[in-house]
Amino acid sequence: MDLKEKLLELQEKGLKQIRESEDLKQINDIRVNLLGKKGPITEVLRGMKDLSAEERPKIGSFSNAIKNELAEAIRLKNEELEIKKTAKKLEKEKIDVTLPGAQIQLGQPHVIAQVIEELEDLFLGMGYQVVSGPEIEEDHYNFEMLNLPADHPARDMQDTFYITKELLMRTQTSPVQARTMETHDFSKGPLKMVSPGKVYRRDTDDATHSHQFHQFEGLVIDKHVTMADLKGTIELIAKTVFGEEQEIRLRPSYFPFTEPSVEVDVTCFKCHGKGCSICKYTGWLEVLGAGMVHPNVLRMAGVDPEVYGGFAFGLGPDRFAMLKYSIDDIRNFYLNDNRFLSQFTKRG
Ligand code: FA5
Repeated sequence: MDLKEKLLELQEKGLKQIRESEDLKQINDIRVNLLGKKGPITEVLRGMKDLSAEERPKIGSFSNAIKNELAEAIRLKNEELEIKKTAKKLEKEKIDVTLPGAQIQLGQPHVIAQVIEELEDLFLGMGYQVVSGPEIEEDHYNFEMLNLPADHPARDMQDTFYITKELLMRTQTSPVQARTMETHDFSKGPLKMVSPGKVYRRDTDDATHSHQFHQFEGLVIDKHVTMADLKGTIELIAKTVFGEEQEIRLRPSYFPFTEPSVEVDVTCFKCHGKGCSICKYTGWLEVLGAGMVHPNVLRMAGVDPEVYGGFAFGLGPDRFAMLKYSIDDIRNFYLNDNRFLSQFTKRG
């Protein structure tokens, strides 16, 4: 067999192999075997030295043409296999755009935060400022400045988590009153503030008590503030949050920082006033404490009680939320059970 025949045979075999190759690895191996330096074509060309000077260039260009033909066939096959591979991959990753998408769970403010926001909106609309105070509070502001000196028996009304002798977890939001009064510039106008936040007490947890709960403090100091202003404000709060039908009652009470003092009850959501275990068979639920700011409190904050006076209140947003949504156990707010919390979706 002469060189030309050998080359033709290699061409035929090579093209067959290329045609029959099924994946990219196989075609690459063929390329290396056929066209590489140690491949059969190079091997055949070694015999060129025995050819005549006339024949040598003919066989040389013939072999080049075959090499080029094989290289081109490999290139085309490679391209074809690449396309097939991509098509296969796309087939696997096919997306059905008509399928419903995965549901994304949207977050929302906690139900207590919603009640607080509603109250903030009400008071911002009446020109109050919203202020906040520290949850780790000084005894000085939590008690002393509120007319509760050391050893005052009324300190027992709020069982306290002490951190040191001077530092405690605030038991109420009333210390924010004292802090704000101290710094307010009365020459610029009256003081009207509200302050929401967390408070802590060594209360035993039950259906209506939590050791950590929320309060929403309010304070107005001006020259001619009366008890009627306080009552009107409380009625407005109750109507805004609970609606016109809800009844409220003011009961005389005692707080060291207000005189006179009242406690405000609303009709029990569970029994509607008949008496049940939630309201301890009174028909009423206590939701806030309030009163006219005690002259001692004004004096300690540097405000002249002969000129200025005012009212203050501290309400429990947890109790408000219980009443508003008929929830019979305060502990639900703190268990972080999403089945419970997701019911209170804020709309609009
Ligand atoms: C006070 O804390 C006073 N600082 C309120 C006040 C402010 C009076 C300004 C006068 C002037 P009292 O301890 O009653 O008051 O608490 C106020 C409200 O917090 C209660 O009416 C109730 O709604 C809520 N509250 C009290 N203890 C708890 C508790 N353990 N769990 C949930 N809510 C509570």
